[in-house]
Order: sequence, then C-alpha cells, then structure tokens
Amino acid sequence: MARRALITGITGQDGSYLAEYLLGQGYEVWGLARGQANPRVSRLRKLLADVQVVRGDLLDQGSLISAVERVQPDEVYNLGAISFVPMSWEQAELTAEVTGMGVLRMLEAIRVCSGVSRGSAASGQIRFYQASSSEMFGQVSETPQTERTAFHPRSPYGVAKAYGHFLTQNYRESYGMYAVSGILFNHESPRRGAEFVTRKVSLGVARIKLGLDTELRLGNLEARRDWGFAGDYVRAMHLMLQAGTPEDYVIGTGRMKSVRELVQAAFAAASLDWEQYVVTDQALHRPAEVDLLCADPKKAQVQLGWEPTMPFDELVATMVEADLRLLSNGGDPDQDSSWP
Ligand code: NAP
Ligand code: F7E
Repeated sequence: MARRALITGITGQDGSYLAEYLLGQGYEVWGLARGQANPRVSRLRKLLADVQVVRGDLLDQGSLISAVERVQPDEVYNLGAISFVPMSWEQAELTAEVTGMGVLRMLEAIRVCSGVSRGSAASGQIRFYQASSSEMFGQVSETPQTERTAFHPRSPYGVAKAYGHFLTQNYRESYGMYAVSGILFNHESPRRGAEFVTRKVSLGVARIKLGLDTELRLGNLEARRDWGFAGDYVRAMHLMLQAGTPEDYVIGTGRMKSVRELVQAAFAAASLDWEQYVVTDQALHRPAEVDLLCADPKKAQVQLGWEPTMPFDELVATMVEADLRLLSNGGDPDQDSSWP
C-alpha cells in the first residue's frame, strides 16, 4: 500500500514542490487547506490534481484532529504558517497563533490520534516534520550557523518559529514521538510569493524589461542571505523523515549574497543596468533587521547525503526568465494558471 503524507501549507511554495516530489516517490498525498473559498485551492486542484484536499486550519484544533483521523498519514509535514516576516510585526498575535501555536495543535492532533501518552511506547507512529527557520538565529552569535548555534530571533515570526522548534523537540523528548525540525535557510523559485525579495526583484526586472514599469523600490540592500532552490530543500524534508533516528538539521547552501548582489544578478540576467532602476525606500526597512544568515549544512550532507544542486546565479536567472515568460503571456503572478 502507498505511504500516505499529509502536508499543511499545501497552497504555498514549498507545499507544491513537496507534493510533486512525494507523488513522484509513490506517496498518496493529502493537503490541508483552509477557508471556504480559498482561490489557491482551486488552482491547486487544477495544477496538482493528484493531491487530495482535506479542509482544516492551524487555528482550529478539532479540524486538525479530524484531518489526521481521516487521512491516517504515515508522515505529516507542517509547512503552514504566516511566513512573511514584515507581516509578523503588523499581526503579531495572529503570527503567534498560526506559526507558533499551530505547531502545538498539529502535534496534539497526532499525539491524540496515535494514542500516545507520557511513558507509552510510540512505535508504529506518525512521523512529523516541522518547518523551522534560520530566522530563529536572527542576530547571529556565530557564522556559519549550525544546529548548535544559539537563537536570537529578531521578529515576532522568528519568535513564533522558535516556540514551534522547541515544542517539536519537547514532544520528541516527552512522548518519544518521531518529530523533527528542518532549520531551513531562504529558498526560492519561480513559485515564490511576490512579497519576498527574490520574487519581487525577478518580477520587477521582468516588468521593466517589458516596458510595464520604470523603477523597482526596495529596502535594505546590505542584508545578506543564504539563498537556495526550493526544489532541493523539499528533498531534505523527506530525507529527515526517513532517517533511523529523529534529529534536527540545518539546510542551506553555505554561501551568502547581499540583496545588492541579488539585484545585480537579476538585472544582468535581463541585460539591464540595475543602478538606473532601483530606488531605495526607508519605509521598506524592518524595525529589527537580520543582517546576515549563512548555513553550515555539514550534518545534513554527512548524515542524510543531501546536497543543494542550483547555484545562486542560475536560481536568479531562472526566476527572471520565468517571470519574463509569465508577463509576456499576459499572466498574473497571483493567479498564474500554470507552474513553471
Ligand atoms: P508560503 O508560500 O508563505 O506558504 C504558507 C502556507 O501556509 C500557505 O499554504 C498558506 O495557505 C498556509 N497557511 C497560512 N495560514 C494558515 C492557517 N491558519 N492554517 C493552515 N494553513 C495556513 O511559505 P513557504 O515559503 O512555502 O514556506 C513553507 C514553510 O516553511 C513555512 O512554515 C515557512 O515559515 C517555512 N520556511 C520557509 C522558508 C523559505 O525560505 N521559503 C525558510 C524557512 C522556513 P493559504 O493559501 O490558506 O494562505
Ligand atoms: O527578505 C531584504 C529584507 O522577505 C530578505 C521567509 O521565507 O526566509 C524568508 O524571510 C531580505 C531581508 O525574506 C526588500 O530586509 C530589502 O533582509 O525575502 P525576504 P526573509 O525575511 O529572509 C526565512 C528563512 C523565512 O523563514 C521566512 O518565512 O531582503 N529586503 N528590500 C527586502 N525584503 C522584501 N521582502 N522586500 C523588499 O523590498
């Protein structure tokens, strides 16, 4: 019988890549989707027709228990979150509820449905993956960051992710559950939400190239990130749930670039000079910035055999090309009816 996976955050960037990857591995894939008329769900049904949808919300404990009871998954991937860092200052309580408490609700649904209690053996159990984030490192105490680097989150999002991270560890230690966190650094793709800087830049370059816009307004160009390709990172999530022992892993490329270098690479990919078009705007700076993030993914390389495949310049060029194609065909980045 096919193994069954339940993915929260199925309508997001990672949800789509993970679903495709698991379907390719022969899994029966279920996606948890919220809302009574979520337009991203109709798109999902069109583009990933083999994914079965179960209704539920990370804010609603009962719905998660019902989803686990109905799907009877072997593996649960908790990717659902308020994931845009600036939004976490504007709606800090909602971020805490979805990104933080949502982890508790999902873990509880699994614990209750598998009949696990303190001291009971947790064999034949559902394996749980939590989407932790390099934003937990925040103001970094060392570079590169490893599984042992201290957390100093700089946003309500980072704080909520740290709660989910420690709670996942705690359920592993308290109940013997197979529950792990992947501490993933920034990963991008042509499916990335338009609010994140890589996609904002690739869409901005495409609009300028096609004469649809004359400038691109950005915040802090000096921030540095470790950017990889989302398709590579979902493989790491799966590998973590196949390991002999449940452990947490840092996933990233080990190389960092500044937003300025990202901008240079993206405009160069369209044969444009970025300095003619980019305008910086203080209003887009954050109340507390994460200046730099750079992964040390050695543990994942050695123990899981995981490697990233796409270099930074190729990733950026791929995103710019995809957005040029999308806009040339009259597509809308929020409604695009195909996935690159
Ligand atoms: P994303 O594109 O923003 O997707 C977020 C998903 O969460 C969407 O499917 C959204 O569904 C869902 N969601 C929001 N509120 C929900 C709720 N109340 N109940 C259930 N689902 C809800 O994020 P992503 O880039 O794919 O990232 C996936 C996960 O990895 C997130 O947890 C993110 O925080 C984490 N992460 C991402 C990165 C990265 O660089 N991409 C790095 C580290 C960690 P709707 O369609 O209903 O809005
Ligand atoms: O910002 C700077 C901004 O919003 C990256 C999420 O997936 O990765 C992501 O979080 C950097 C920051 O991603 C603009 O100040 C400059 O320093 O693309 P971002 P993020 O905040 O790093 C982590 C790992 C996650 O877990 C999150 O869920 O770019 N920046 N100018 C800008 N950023 C944006 N969005 N827009 C600008 O105009």
